[in-house]
Amino acid sequence: MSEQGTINRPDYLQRAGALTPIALQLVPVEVLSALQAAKRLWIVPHERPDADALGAALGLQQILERRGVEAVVVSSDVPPAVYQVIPNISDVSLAAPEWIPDTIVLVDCADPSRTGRIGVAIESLPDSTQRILIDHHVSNTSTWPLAWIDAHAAATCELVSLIALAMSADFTANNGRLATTLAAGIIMDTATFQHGNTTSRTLEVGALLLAAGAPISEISRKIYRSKPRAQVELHARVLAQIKTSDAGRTIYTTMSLSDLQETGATPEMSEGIVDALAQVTESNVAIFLKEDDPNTTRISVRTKGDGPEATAVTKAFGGGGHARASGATVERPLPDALAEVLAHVSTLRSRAKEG
Ligand SMILES: [Mn+2]
Repeated sequence: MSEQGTINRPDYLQRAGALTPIALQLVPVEVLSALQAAKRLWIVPHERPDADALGAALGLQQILERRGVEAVVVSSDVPPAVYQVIPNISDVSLAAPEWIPDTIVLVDCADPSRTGRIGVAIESLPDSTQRILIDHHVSNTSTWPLAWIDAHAAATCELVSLIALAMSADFTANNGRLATTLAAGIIMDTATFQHGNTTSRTLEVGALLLAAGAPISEISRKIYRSKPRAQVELHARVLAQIKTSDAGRTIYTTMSLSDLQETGATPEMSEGIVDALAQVTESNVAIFLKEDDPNTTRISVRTKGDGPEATAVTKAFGGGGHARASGATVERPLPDALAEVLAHVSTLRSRAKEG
């Protein structure tokens, strides 16, 4: 990174001292014991990982490796270039190792089906492999017994920060590498402490990470306020096509594969379009539909005010997420998916009126 944060050691030590007893109370003892007993681990984020999934996985890897444990982060998809702000992102492996882990940890997701092609290797692990989940998604319905699912956490990185405290990790080592790794996920999932998921605990963890050397402003600028020109051109093109339904209460737009081709943008450059739609004051449901291939459409939903819950919109299509931000993959061509999603939102609205 071109810039680095400043470590304020007295401030860090004081904050770590205050938060550690809270962390020891919050981290489930069986999850903590299993992590402490692990010797060879796979740590797996969800497919198409974002900064929270990557930060949580790489942060956990750092905590464990400093204990002399072998831990590898395995991702089904290449981390997007925008997340280069995470210090050790090149440590992510794109293939499952040859060796069998004694412990596998899924971060920021509910079950192996959300991990992409690595899921096959996970499903074929022996029963003797300990299975641990760390997640903050309200829609998490996992049956894995060793799970820490806290839907009040703004980010999985908030939970991994508490695990790090409970395991007495040094957040300041290597110029605050662990602090920077974990801060990336919290900044990602809170849009830099702006979303309603930001709690006083999120800010306390954020203050600890800042004191430990995480360059909060720099990370935020790289994730949220830096774009290649092709991305700005893609956003301009897609946002020029916004439409509304339900008398303006639902706002939506679509992105076809040709929009990508004609702007030279990559699929992950559509990040942020749904948030731009969600800014429109006259609407309480924002929907962004992306053509993945001619028969597959991805939908991203944001809701606010008296609009329906985002998970209520996506659940009908097999998706999940958070109350106000959710997504799904619909195995339908884009025009069909659009018609079905809009009809479903209208139905939810009329049901809410009747109820
Ligand atoms: Mn997350």
